[in-house]
Parts: sequence; structure tokens; C-alpha cells
Amino acid sequence: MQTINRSSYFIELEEKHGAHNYHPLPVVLERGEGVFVWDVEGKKYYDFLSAYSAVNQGHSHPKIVEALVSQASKLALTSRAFHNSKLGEYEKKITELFGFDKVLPMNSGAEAVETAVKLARKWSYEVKGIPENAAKIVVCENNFHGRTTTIVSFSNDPDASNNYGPFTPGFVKIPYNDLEALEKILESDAKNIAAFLVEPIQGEAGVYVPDAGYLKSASELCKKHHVLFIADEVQTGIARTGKLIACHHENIQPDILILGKALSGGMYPVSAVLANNDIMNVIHPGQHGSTFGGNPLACAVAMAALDVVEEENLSERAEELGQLFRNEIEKIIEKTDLITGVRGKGLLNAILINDTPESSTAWNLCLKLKENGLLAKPTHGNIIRLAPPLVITQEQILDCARIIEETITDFKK
Ligand code: IF1
Repeated sequence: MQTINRSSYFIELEEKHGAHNYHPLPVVLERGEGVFVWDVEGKKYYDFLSAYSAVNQGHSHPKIVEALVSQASKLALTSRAFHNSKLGEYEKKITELFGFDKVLPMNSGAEAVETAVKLARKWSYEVKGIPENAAKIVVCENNFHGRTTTIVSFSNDPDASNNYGPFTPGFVKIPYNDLEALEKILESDAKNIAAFLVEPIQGEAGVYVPDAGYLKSASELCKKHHVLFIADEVQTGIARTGKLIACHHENIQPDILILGKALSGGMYPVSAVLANNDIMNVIHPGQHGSTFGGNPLACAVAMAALDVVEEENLSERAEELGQLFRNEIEKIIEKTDLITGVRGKGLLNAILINDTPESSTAWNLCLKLKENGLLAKPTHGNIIRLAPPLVITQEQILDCARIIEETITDFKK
């Protein structure tokens, strides 16, 4: 292996031996610290993806690493056939922090969404009284909730769902950010509707922020019709948007809250479904579970990751630095016609590139950003998501705005 070609060596290995289910930027990372990552040639970058908002606490946060290492050397996995000395403490911490009676621990985000779907259905039959197998769950167009067969059953992204059928029935799609559509379906069919499942900001759709008041009114409509309001905060939760969860921007508490990604600071797959007793108590022993869910290693890591969010005021940082970042981008927009807008909340933002979704302009711009020391990834062709770890400083945000401005100024389509 020649040192000058280390990146291409690793890329070729993946190309040859790995399934081609991703199209990564051509950079091979081997180390991370805080907001920075380094590639195998030793080049340093700002990470403006944060593993899709999983690394809110920054790469290899010492407190989370310490929790991981010390717990791993003590006890990693017991299964839920036995109790373990971390699970109860973790459950107490997470339920108190988010204000729910109970938590059901899982691993990936998709598993937590599946858990919420099962929980809502079971509640709807056993508590609400929907006739057997008639329960519907209302979802939004352009949603992204994960990759399982059931979840892709209600995706309208053809890449996510094509040729993965037959699909799970029982889902009804309405447009996002459309209260009238929600009201209409609830007015006409609430007796068969178990839940409304929604992302407070649609990430995959290109950081699409709904109108102020949408989530609050949607949650009130659900309450009125005895329908559960389920917030998928896998991406928006854990301080990313400037509050502990994005629902807090509208002072609402979902009936079911789904968390993942940064719940572990990206150190380990940890997801969770939170609900009160009237909902969670419909699940009895043997009716749902996971070998890894709630394992002591996951619990230790998640407790440390949540401590970091509080100790380092990550919500407040995300709120303040997000405003600053969008202001800086607005200034760049005035000077260029390559980007037409910036949108987002806290440090979950996206810039809109002035070209068609089919064009490779956003991709090429990301390649240039990479050359200039900043890693970001396009979504939906002409949108670039910008979401650094929340431990970023004001000085670093300004430095990144400078990199983005210089890259755009020099960019030739
Ligand atoms: C991929 C996007 C982000 C999520 C919400 C559940 C899950 C996700 C709201 C599932 C996962 C990911 C997964 C990643 C791409 C990505 C993504 F671009 F698709 F939209 F983050 F922005 N709910 N989001 O965003 O969680 O099972 O992956 O742990 O490549 O699929 P998971």
C-alpha cells in the first residue's frame, strides 16, 4: 500500500467488497475530535454533516469515550433475560429529562420508529377500541423514518421503496405542513386512526421547516380526535435545532417521542421510544424487544451523552450559533447567484443551490468544499445540508462561513 494512494486503496476495497448502497464523497476518514475529522492522508476537515446529526456532542467526546471504555471493560451485554445495573438508572434519567413515565430502549432509529408504530397500533386496539386490523397511521409526504420494510412502505421516495414490496398496509399519506389535510382526514376517519407520525423538521426532504404553529395545531387536532401524536426526533432531537427536542419550540409534548442518533453522541447505536403509562403499558413481557436494546454499554454511553448536552449547554449553543450561521450565509447570498436561500433551525440548516435537482452542481460544490477543508453532503440534488457538531465555537462558525464564501466565489459550474 503506497502512502500517496491510501485513500484510493480504501475506496477500492469498499467498491469491490461492499454492497453499493451508498455513494459517499471520496474522502476516507480515520480520526475525529470535536468538530474536526482527519482523512488517511492526514488532511483536517470541519465535519458539517455530524453523521447525519448523530455526533452533536462532537467526535470522540472524552466523557462519552470514558463511559464507553469503562463500561465495555466491565459488562457490555446481558440481554433482557436478566436485569443489569445500568438500565434502571438510564431509564430514570431519560424519562425525567424528557418528561415521560416510561422508555422502551432500542438500537437504531428505524427500530425505534417500528416500535412506535407497533405501540400505537396496539394502543389503538386495546385502549381506543379500533376494530381488529383496521388501524391506520397518518404520515406525511416526503417523510424519512428509516429503511425497514414497513417504514419504506410509506415512503414516497422511489429509491427507498422500489421493488421492496409487498408493502405493509395501514398508512395514509397527507402533505406535510398542511393542517387542513390533517383536519380533513381526522374529521372523516378518526375512529380508525391510531396515530399521526411526523418529523418536526423534514431532514431528508432538504431541511424543510414547517410553518410556525403547525406542530402545535397538529398536536391539538390529534388530541381532539383521540389520535396519538408521534414525533420522530431521531434527527431533530438532542439539542440539534436549538431545543432539547424540536417539539419544545412550540411547547408541545408528543404522546410518543422517538429518539436515536445523538442520544449516544454517535458513539454506539442507541434509540428510544418514550410514552406515558396509559400508552406504554399495553406492551407486556414477550410482546416486543431486542437482544441489544437497553444493554449496559448503551445505557452508560447514553447517560454520558445526555450529560454532555446539559453540561455544555448544547441547546443554547445550537440556537445562538445557528442564528449567526444563517446570518453569515445570508450575507453570502447577497453576493452570489449560486445559492438562493438558507433555511433551518438551530444548527440543522441547508443551503439551496441555484440549479436543477438533476444537476451535479451541489455535488461538485461539496467536492470543492472538501478541498477547502469542510465536509458536507448534498441531498435531493440541489440542496446541501450543513449541520456541524454543536460543540462548534463562534470563531469556528465564522471560519466555516469564510470557507463557504471563498469556495462559492471561486466556483465555476
Ligand atoms: C441513511 C436522511 C438524515 C431519520 C429520521 C429515523 C431514521 C432517520 C427522522 C432512521 C435516519 C438517516 C439515515 C441515513 C440518512 C439519514 C438522513 F438523509 F435520510 F434524511 F439523517 F438526514 N427517523 N436518517 O432521519 O434512523 O435507522 O438510520 O438509525 O443513509 O439511511 P437509523
